[in-house]
Amino acid sequence: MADIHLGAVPDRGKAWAGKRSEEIEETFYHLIQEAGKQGVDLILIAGDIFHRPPLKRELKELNYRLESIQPTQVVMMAGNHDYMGEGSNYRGFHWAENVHFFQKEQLDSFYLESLHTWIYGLSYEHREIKTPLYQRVIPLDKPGYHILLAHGGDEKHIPIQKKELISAGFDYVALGHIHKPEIFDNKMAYAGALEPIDRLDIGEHGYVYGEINDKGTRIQFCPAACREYKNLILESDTDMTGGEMEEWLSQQIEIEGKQHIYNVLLKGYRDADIVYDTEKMLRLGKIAAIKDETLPWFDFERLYNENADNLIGMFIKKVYQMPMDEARRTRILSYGLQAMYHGRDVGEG
Ligand SMILES: [Mn+2]
Repeated sequence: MADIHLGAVPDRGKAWAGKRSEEIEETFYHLIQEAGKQGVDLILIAGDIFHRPPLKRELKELNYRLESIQPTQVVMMAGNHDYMGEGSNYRGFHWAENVHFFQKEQLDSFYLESLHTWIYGLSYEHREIKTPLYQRVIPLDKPGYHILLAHGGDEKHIPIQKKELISAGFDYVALGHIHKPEIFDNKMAYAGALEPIDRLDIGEHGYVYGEINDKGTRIQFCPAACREYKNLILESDTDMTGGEMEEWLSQQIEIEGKQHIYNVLLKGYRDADIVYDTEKMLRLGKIAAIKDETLPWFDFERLYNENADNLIGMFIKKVYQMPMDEARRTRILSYGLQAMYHGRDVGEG
């Protein structure tokens, strides 16, 4: 697993923020407990265990939970969020016997004898690392299984050449940092954030479960998060009223699932006399953000005929004389007329 972000408060200020924060912790500790019960050999946590550098008591709590699932082994690292700065509580922390934590920003390895497995990795000592520290990293020429635990993959957080890393010779590469889960060639995976941390962490979240044996590596993504962020796009039409739009949004949230959290986008054309009350719509479900991009629809021909001798008429005529496709013309006319009629009923002329 990766990117647990313990201590994060998603959607701060929203009614459900506190609950989300608790869920992040609950899902993680529940999963740890389950892994212990089911006798999982090894848990890998690929960085950003905490949303920010951890307090001592947070480490003690984590250590206690991990210790309680012995003999399951745990290997983990600090990522860019919980990076191990100079005064970090990670430094010198005394972990339980079954917990292995990378101590330096330099490649290191643990050999877990009971599992006949080598785990390679490092910890972030800085918020950003622009050096491609995983470049040309290869497993030792020793018997056993070889796993790389890594965090990063963007420009400021250890850039990674994915193809190169897949073929570097590891039996598995466990990646963290990118919150969207993704499996590469059945040998490498971003487990993704265990719970979505941000309203842009769209879609399913969970962890990767795998088995490595003489026949090779088999991995699969397992959903585990309490809820999802979803994008909801509602396309308005020109005879829709505000109340109708609100009803439609409620229905869509009902269909998609009320437990989920939504980013809502209103698009299309609306009756020029209608205004969508987005503040009110926020109360129709767990809505993290709502954006109204609808444009008022005008009867351009009628407006032109009624305003042929004034600025509005001139504007419409000018836009019609310019070469462009119809969708673009409609958009420009709508924006322009909306600005000109700002605050007035179109019918008032
Ligand atoms: Mn990260």
